[in-house]
This record gives sequence, C-alpha cells and structure tokens, in this order.
Amino acid sequence: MPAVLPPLYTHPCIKKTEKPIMVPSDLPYPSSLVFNAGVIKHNGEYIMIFRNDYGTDQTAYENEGKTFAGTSIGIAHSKNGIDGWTFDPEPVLDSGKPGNDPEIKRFYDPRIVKIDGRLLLCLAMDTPHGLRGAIAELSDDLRTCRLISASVPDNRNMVLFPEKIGGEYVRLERPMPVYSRGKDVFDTWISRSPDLVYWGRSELVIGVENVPWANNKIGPTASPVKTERGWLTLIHAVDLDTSRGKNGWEKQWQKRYTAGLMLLDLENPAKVISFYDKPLIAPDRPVETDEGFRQNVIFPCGMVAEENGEVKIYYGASDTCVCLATAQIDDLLALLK
Ligand code: BMA
Repeated sequence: MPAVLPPLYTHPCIKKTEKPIMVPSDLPYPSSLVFNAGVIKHNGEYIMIFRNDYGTDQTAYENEGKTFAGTSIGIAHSKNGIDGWTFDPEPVLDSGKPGNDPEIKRFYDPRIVKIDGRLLLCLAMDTPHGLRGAIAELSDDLRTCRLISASVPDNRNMVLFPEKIGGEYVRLERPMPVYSRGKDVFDTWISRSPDLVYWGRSELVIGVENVPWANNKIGPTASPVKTERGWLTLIHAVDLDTSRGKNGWEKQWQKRYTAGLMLLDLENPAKVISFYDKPLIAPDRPVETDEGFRQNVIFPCGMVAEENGEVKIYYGASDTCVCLATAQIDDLLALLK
C-alpha cells in the first residue's frame, strides 16, 4: 500500500444532493458540528438521530485551543427524509446532564433500527477507561433512551442488522486491537446475541488488507439493507497519509474516510458474498474536502430503502454537517458480481 494514495471519487451511480441537509445553525440548541446521523422510518415520518458537538467554534478552537464542551444526541423529524426537518426541543442524550453515569464522558455516532417494534440504537461511548460500544433502546415517543449493554474497551462503531437472523440479534463492529498490532489497523467483525446483552460467537468479516484503497481501518456504517441476493452493506474505509498537512480545524488531521460496498450472506452474514473493490462514496466536493472540522471525511450512519427501489444514504461530511446521497438498489447490486 503506497503511503500517498491517489484522489478517490464517488461512483456515478451515487447522486449527492447539492447542499447538506442539516447544518449546526438549523438546531434549536447550541451546536458547533452536527453529523453522523442514523435515520429510520417510524410512525409515518423519517426520524433522524444525530451527533451534536457543541461549545466552541472554529476561531476559538484554532486560536484559543478551546475544545468542545460536550457531545449530545438529538432527534429531528421530516415527512420526506430530505428537507423540512423539525427538531425535538432537547437532545435525548447528553453526557453532561445531571444524574448521568459520570463514567460516560460522551455518546456519539448513533445508528438506529426497529426490531420487533423496538427502536434500538448502537452508540459509541467514551469513558476514562476506554472506548465502548453500547446498545440502547429509544422509547416509542423518542423522549428517553435506556442503555441495555456496553462492550468492554476498546470496541465501537457498531451497527445492528435490522432483523434477527437465525433467532439472534446480530451486529457488525470494529474492535481496536492497538496493543497486539502496534498501530491503527482495525477490521470489521460480527457478533451475535440472544438478548442484546450477551454478545459472542464473534467472527472476522473483512480485514483492512481486503480493501485496496484503505491502509488504516475499516468498519461498519449504516444498518444493512436486505435484498434477495444478500445484505447490502456499506463499510467505512480509512487511509492515512502522513504527508497531508493541516486539514480542517485540526492541525494534525491526516486521514481520509470513504465508504465501500459489500454483500453479506442472508443466513450467515459473517460470509462476504461479494465486495466492490473501489470506493462507493468518497469525499470529492468542497463541503467534504475543503471546509469543516476534519476534511476528507464522509461517514454514513443511515441507509433507508424505499419501496421504489431507491436507497437514501445519510452521511456526515467533514464531521460538520449531514449530507444525503441516493442510489438505485439495482445499480448497487450490479457492482457486486
Ligand atoms: C471516527 C468516529 C467518527 C468520525 C470519524 C472521523 O473514528 O469518531 O465519529 O466521523 O472518526 O473523524
């Protein structure tokens, strides 16, 4: 893998909407960055659950070293999943709230599914003792969120399949085995659970070495979409290029985040049936490459299949705003021979 990777581009079957669909100034409470949002259809509307970092701005961050006061998880509603988003008045989770577990410093990167009528979330959690991946349940009125289980460190970037498979809950995840491998080389794994609490029978799904344009880490993104041929599954793929200079607000941001595509076996989703060997979505527009907090980042957390064969892919751009891309499911399947 060369140290400096060439420019990468989004596949033409992906149509990105012209502008971000949500930016920090849209929110009714303080927001510096709004990004990495899970989306689901629920009670006749689209529900977006997003990450909100608040408490600084670019000037204070760059010039005064003033970092974020916190990260919260907020909820927005839309009739068409594209525009007209309205917001619940308060975030549903905020680690700074009185009464919260002091061990949990922040929640982020929510992904949402509905299984047997229950709204289930995967969340990343930072604690002083390591990064943990959590499973939580959102109440039907979307007002409260109950933690069901959390992994040992270091594991996060989890995503649940949208239904039980063989009677079990199944999740993709990206553990971070730094100690044994000496550097960031993180792969995508799968685990299963009878009850969302006890997770096991873990298996490797795909390693970084299988993704030609990544040299750093790969992991889950949005909940997979079921098709007749298999689970249509996006991954995030990261390349690190130490020759990259200041890239966004941060002085030392040298990574690029893209999304890839694979098909997993319907009954045994540990099995990769097909993998598309080029990026599906890459940061290739100014909002993704030249503006924002961490440039060269696109990070999908939501994928909604429509009855007309379209899929909506919601992704964070530059860790700063929420963008939307669409594709025809048949076009995506055609990439997976
Ligand atoms: C990942 C997560 C994401 C973020 C990405 C790029 O490790 O923290 O929330 O979008 O890094 O900064």
